[in-house]
Amino acid sequence: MRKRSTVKRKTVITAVAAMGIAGATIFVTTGSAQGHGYASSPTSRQVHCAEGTVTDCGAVQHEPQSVEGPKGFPEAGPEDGTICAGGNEGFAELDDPRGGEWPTTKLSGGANHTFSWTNTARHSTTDYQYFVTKDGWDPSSKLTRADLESEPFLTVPMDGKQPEATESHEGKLPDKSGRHLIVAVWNIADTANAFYSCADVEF
Ligand SMILES: [Cu+2]
Repeated sequence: MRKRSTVKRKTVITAVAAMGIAGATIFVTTGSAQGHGYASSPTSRQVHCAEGTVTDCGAVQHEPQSVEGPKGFPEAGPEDGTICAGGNEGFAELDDPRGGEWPTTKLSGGANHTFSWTNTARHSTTDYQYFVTKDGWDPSSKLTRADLESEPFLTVPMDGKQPEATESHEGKLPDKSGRHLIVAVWNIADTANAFYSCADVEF
């Protein structure tokens, strides 16, 4: 696995968005996959896979927008150890801690951040929620609920509205330092599902 620069580049984000749109077109033709969005900032594991900055990702590299699982996290939702894959066995690579070596995005704890999602289908939305790991989390272990602070550090209510194709919202990052994982959840209003994205960060 190569490390990549964590400097955000608009060209890269645009390229990923274009790939997402191309992917959606293929799904319309084949009628196979559902699912339709992923966190693009901070950079999620499925974006690293789709960009090829991380290899050996399996199927998710071709459909980063498909990490869809049951909603209701953390009371319900994907089981412990399968959270980053939204409970999908086919995306188990996203839960593999890779010895703690996933590339990280550098962020300032407590600072404002523009959180972004690339949505290839604009589902009616309940809210977006962001969880962060507790201090002392072990990045070389599979993520469980017990690893996360019990309350999301940011909730963006949408009241059933459709998000933009590139959905952004301002929020305050948790006041933390060191290596952490952010779990971003997109809760769909009119289905039983949500989309899950894990982002490795360094505050
Ligand atoms: Cu969808």
